[in-house]
Amino acid sequence: MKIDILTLFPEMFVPLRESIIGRAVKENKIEINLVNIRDFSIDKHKKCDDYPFGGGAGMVMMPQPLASAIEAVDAEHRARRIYLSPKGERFTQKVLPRLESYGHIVLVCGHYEGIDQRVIDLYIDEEISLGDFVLTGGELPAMVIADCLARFQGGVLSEGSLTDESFTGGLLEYPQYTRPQVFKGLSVPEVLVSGDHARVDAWRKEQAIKLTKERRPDLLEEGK
Ligand code: 4FD
Repeated sequence: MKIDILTLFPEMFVPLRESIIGRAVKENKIEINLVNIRDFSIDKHKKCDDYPFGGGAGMVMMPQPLASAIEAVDAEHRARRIYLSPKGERFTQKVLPRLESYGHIVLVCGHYEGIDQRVIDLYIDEEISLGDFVLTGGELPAMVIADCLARFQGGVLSEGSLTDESFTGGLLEYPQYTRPQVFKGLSVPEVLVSGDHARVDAWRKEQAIKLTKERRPDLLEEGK
Protein backbone atom coordinates (compact mmCIF):
# COMPACT_ATOMS: atom_id res chain seq x y z
CA MET A 1 0.00 0.00 0.00
CA LYS A 2 1.34 3.43 -0.94
CA ILE A 3 0.19 6.58 0.87
CA ASP A 4 1.18 10.02 -0.41
CA ILE A 5 0.52 12.76 2.14
CA LEU A 6 0.36 16.30 0.74
CA THR A 7 0.91 18.91 3.44
CA LEU A 8 2.36 22.35 4.18
CA PHE A 9 3.78 20.89 7.42
CA PRO A 10 5.69 17.64 6.67
CA GLU A 11 7.66 18.09 9.93
CA MET A 12 4.44 17.31 11.85
CA PHE A 13 4.64 13.65 10.82
CA VAL A 14 7.35 12.50 13.25
CA PRO A 15 5.00 9.96 14.96
CA LEU A 16 4.48 8.12 11.65
CA ARG A 17 8.15 7.21 11.60
CA GLU A 18 8.06 5.75 15.12
CA SER A 19 6.79 2.53 16.71
CA ILE A 20 4.18 0.35 15.11
CA ILE A 21 3.89 2.16 11.77
CA GLY A 22 7.67 2.38 11.47
CA ARG A 23 7.67 -1.41 11.55
CA ALA A 24 5.08 -1.71 8.77
CA VAL A 25 7.18 0.70 6.70
CA LYS A 26 10.43 -1.22 7.37
CA GLU A 27 8.77 -4.49 6.38
CA ASN A 28 7.63 -2.88 3.09
CA LYS A 29 3.97 -3.42 3.93
CA ILE A 30 3.30 0.28 3.61
CA GLU A 31 5.13 3.14 1.89
CA ILE A 32 4.49 6.65 3.19
CA ASN A 33 5.63 9.57 1.03
CA LEU A 34 5.46 13.06 2.55
CA VAL A 35 5.13 15.84 -0.01
CA ASN A 36 5.58 19.51 0.87
CA ILE A 37 2.94 21.45 -1.07
CA ARG A 38 5.07 24.60 -0.77
CA ASP A 39 7.73 23.00 -3.01
CA PHE A 40 5.23 23.23 -5.88
CA SER A 41 4.35 26.91 -5.56
CA ILE A 42 5.40 28.91 -8.63
CA ASP A 43 5.02 32.16 -6.67
CA LYS A 44 8.31 34.02 -6.11
CA HIS A 45 7.77 33.86 -2.34
CA LYS A 46 6.37 30.29 -2.46
CA LYS A 47 3.04 31.64 -1.26
CA CYS A 48 0.36 28.95 -0.81
CA ASP A 49 -2.60 30.80 0.73
CA ASP A 50 -4.61 33.91 -0.07
CA TYR A 51 -7.66 35.90 1.07
CA PRO A 52 -11.10 34.41 0.38
CA PHE A 53 -13.12 35.91 -2.49
CA GLY A 54 -16.25 37.45 -0.97
CA GLY A 55 -14.41 38.31 2.23
CA GLY A 56 -14.53 36.62 5.61
CA ALA A 57 -12.10 35.41 8.22
CA GLY A 58 -8.93 33.45 7.56
CA MET A 59 -7.06 32.33 4.48
CA VAL A 60 -7.71 29.77 1.76
CA MET A 61 -5.10 27.48 0.20
CA MET A 62 -4.45 28.49 -3.41
CA PRO A 63 -5.24 25.99 -6.17
CA GLN A 64 -1.93 26.08 -8.11
CA PRO A 65 0.50 24.54 -5.57
CA LEU A 66 -2.03 21.85 -4.60
CA ALA A 67 -2.92 20.96 -8.20
CA SER A 68 0.77 20.71 -9.15
CA ALA A 69 1.55 18.55 -6.08
CA ILE A 70 -1.34 16.15 -6.86
CA GLU A 71 -0.26 15.91 -10.51
CA ALA A 72 3.32 15.19 -9.41
CA VAL A 73 2.37 12.18 -7.26
CA ASP A 74 -0.54 10.85 -9.36
CA ALA A 75 -0.21 12.11 -12.95
CA GLU A 76 -2.46 9.40 -14.45
CA HIS A 77 -5.08 9.52 -11.70
CA ARG A 78 -4.62 5.90 -10.74
CA ALA A 79 -4.70 6.64 -6.99
CA ARG A 80 -7.71 7.39 -4.79
CA ARG A 81 -7.43 11.09 -3.92
CA ILE A 82 -8.84 11.91 -0.50
CA TYR A 83 -9.31 15.31 1.14
CA LEU A 84 -9.49 15.37 4.95
CA SER A 85 -12.30 17.74 5.85
CA PRO A 86 -15.01 18.20 8.48
CA LYS A 87 -17.50 18.10 5.56
CA GLY A 88 -16.42 14.58 4.57
CA GLU A 89 -18.03 11.20 5.11
CA ARG A 90 -17.38 9.73 8.50
CA PHE A 91 -14.26 7.59 8.89
CA THR A 92 -14.78 4.27 10.71
CA GLN A 93 -13.02 0.91 10.88
CA LYS A 94 -15.49 -0.27 8.21
CA VAL A 95 -13.96 1.90 5.46
CA LEU A 96 -10.47 0.38 5.90
CA PRO A 97 -10.91 -2.58 3.50
CA ARG A 98 -12.08 -0.20 0.77
CA LEU A 99 -9.16 2.20 1.34
CA GLU A 100 -6.70 -0.70 1.34
CA SER A 101 -8.21 -2.01 -1.91
CA TYR A 102 -7.08 1.14 -3.79
CA GLY A 103 -3.43 0.18 -3.29
CA HIS A 104 -2.41 3.84 -3.65
CA ILE A 105 -4.08 6.75 -1.86
CA VAL A 106 -3.25 10.45 -1.83
CA LEU A 107 -4.21 12.25 1.39
CA VAL A 108 -4.56 16.02 0.96
CA CYS A 109 -4.18 18.05 4.16
CA GLY A 110 -5.82 21.47 4.16
CA HIS A 111 -4.94 24.32 6.48
CA TYR A 112 -6.39 27.73 7.28
CA GLU A 113 -10.08 27.76 6.28
CA GLY A 114 -9.53 24.95 3.79
CA ILE A 115 -8.64 24.73 0.11
CA ASP A 116 -10.04 26.35 -3.05
CA GLN A 117 -13.24 24.47 -4.03
CA ARG A 118 -11.99 24.03 -7.60
CA VAL A 119 -9.22 21.69 -6.40
CA ILE A 120 -11.90 19.53 -4.79
CA ASP A 121 -14.08 19.65 -7.93
CA LEU A 122 -11.22 18.89 -10.33
CA TYR A 123 -8.94 16.54 -8.40
CA ILE A 124 -10.52 14.99 -5.30
CA ASP A 125 -12.39 11.65 -5.35
CA GLU A 126 -13.81 11.77 -1.84
CA GLU A 127 -13.78 13.78 1.38
CA ILE A 128 -13.32 11.99 4.69
CA SER A 129 -13.97 13.36 8.19
CA LEU A 130 -12.82 11.88 11.47
CA GLY A 131 -15.74 13.40 13.34
CA ASP A 132 -17.64 16.54 14.20
CA PHE A 133 -14.76 18.77 15.24
CA VAL A 134 -12.50 21.26 13.48
CA LEU A 135 -8.70 21.06 13.69
CA THR A 136 -6.13 23.57 12.47
CA GLY A 137 -5.23 21.18 9.65
CA GLY A 138 -5.84 17.78 8.08
CA GLU A 139 -2.46 16.46 9.27
CA LEU A 140 -3.72 14.70 12.41
CA PRO A 141 -6.58 12.99 10.50
CA ALA A 142 -4.06 11.89 7.82
CA MET A 143 -1.87 10.37 10.55
CA VAL A 144 -4.88 8.60 12.06
CA ILE A 145 -5.83 7.08 8.71
CA ALA A 146 -2.22 6.05 7.94
CA ASP A 147 -1.94 4.43 11.38
CA CYS A 148 -5.22 2.52 10.92
CA LEU A 149 -4.10 1.30 7.48
CA ALA A 150 -0.65 0.32 8.77
CA ARG A 151 -2.08 -1.89 11.51
CA PHE A 152 -4.80 -3.22 9.20
CA GLN A 153 -2.15 -4.63 6.83
CA GLY A 154 -1.24 -8.18 7.82
CA GLY A 155 1.75 -8.64 10.10
CA VAL A 156 1.71 -5.40 12.09
CA LEU A 157 -0.38 -7.06 14.76
CA SER A 158 -1.00 -10.74 15.37
CA GLU A 159 -4.00 -12.24 13.53
CA GLY A 160 -6.09 -12.62 16.67
CA SER A 161 -5.84 -9.01 17.78
CA LEU A 162 -7.49 -7.87 14.54
CA THR A 163 -10.38 -10.33 14.78
CA ASP A 164 -11.10 -9.90 18.50
CA GLU A 165 -10.76 -6.16 18.90
CA SER A 166 -13.42 -3.53 19.30
CA PHE A 167 -15.60 -2.88 16.22
CA THR A 168 -14.49 -5.79 14.03
CA GLY A 169 -17.18 -7.96 15.59
CA GLY A 170 -19.51 -4.96 15.93
CA LEU A 171 -18.93 -4.98 19.70
CA LEU A 172 -16.67 -3.11 22.11
CA GLU A 173 -13.75 -5.19 23.34
CA TYR A 174 -13.89 -7.23 26.57
CA PRO A 175 -11.59 -6.14 29.45
CA GLN A 176 -7.98 -7.36 29.41
CA TYR A 177 -5.76 -8.33 32.36
CA THR A 178 -2.12 -9.27 32.78
CA ARG A 179 0.12 -10.11 35.76
CA PRO A 180 0.08 -9.73 38.69
CA GLN A 181 -3.06 -11.70 39.54
CA VAL A 182 -3.79 -9.29 42.43
CA PHE A 183 -3.03 -5.56 42.03
CA LYS A 184 -3.80 -3.09 44.84
CA GLY A 185 -6.34 -5.56 46.24
CA LEU A 186 -8.12 -6.13 42.91
CA SER A 187 -8.08 -9.70 41.57
CA VAL A 188 -8.23 -10.82 37.95
CA PRO A 189 -11.65 -12.43 37.26
CA GLU A 190 -11.41 -16.11 38.31
CA VAL A 191 -12.57 -17.45 34.92
CA LEU A 192 -9.46 -16.04 33.19
CA VAL A 193 -7.13 -18.16 35.34
CA SER A 194 -9.34 -21.27 35.22
CA GLY A 195 -7.67 -22.67 32.08
CA ASP A 196 -11.14 -23.44 30.69
CA HIS A 197 -11.05 -21.89 27.19
CA ALA A 198 -14.77 -22.38 26.57
CA ARG A 199 -15.62 -20.52 29.79
CA VAL A 200 -13.10 -17.79 28.94
CA ASP A 201 -14.65 -17.31 25.48
CA ALA A 202 -18.19 -17.24 26.93
CA TRP A 203 -17.15 -14.69 29.60
CA ARG A 204 -15.48 -12.42 27.06
CA LYS A 205 -18.49 -12.52 24.75
CA GLU A 206 -20.82 -11.70 27.67
CA GLN A 207 -18.57 -8.81 28.80
CA ALA A 208 -18.40 -7.42 25.26
CA ILE A 209 -22.20 -7.47 24.90
CA LYS A 210 -22.75 -5.92 28.36
CA LEU A 211 -20.24 -3.13 27.69
CA THR A 212 -21.68 -2.41 24.24
CA LYS A 213 -25.25 -2.24 25.64
CA GLU A 214 -24.09 0.22 28.32
CA ARG A 215 -21.87 2.49 26.28
CA ARG A 216 -22.68 2.09 22.59
CA PRO A 217 -26.22 0.72 22.15
CA ASP A 218 -26.14 2.26 18.65
CA LEU A 219 -23.65 -0.46 17.61
CA LEU A 220 -26.20 -3.18 18.43
CA GLU A 221 -28.96 -1.69 16.27
CA GLU A 222 -29.36 -2.84 12.64
CA GLY A 223 -25.99 -4.65 12.64
CA LYS A 224 -24.23 -1.27 12.61
N1 4FD B 1 -12.99 16.28 11.37
C1 4FD B 1 -11.14 17.37 10.23
C2 4FD B 1 -10.43 17.46 9.04
C3 4FD B 1 -9.70 18.61 8.77
C4 4FD B 1 -9.69 19.65 9.71
C5 4FD B 1 -9.73 21.89 7.47
C6 4FD B 1 -11.89 22.91 6.05
C7 4FD B 1 -10.49 22.92 8.01
C8 4FD B 1 -11.09 18.43 11.11
C9 4FD B 1 -11.14 21.85 5.53
C10 4FD B 1 -11.57 23.42 7.30
C11 4FD B 1 -10.06 21.35 6.23
C12 4FD B 1 -11.95 16.15 10.55
C13 4FD B 1 -8.58 21.33 8.23
N2 4FD B 1 -10.37 19.52 10.86
N3 4FD B 1 -9.04 20.82 9.52
O1 4FD B 1 -11.66 15.09 10.06
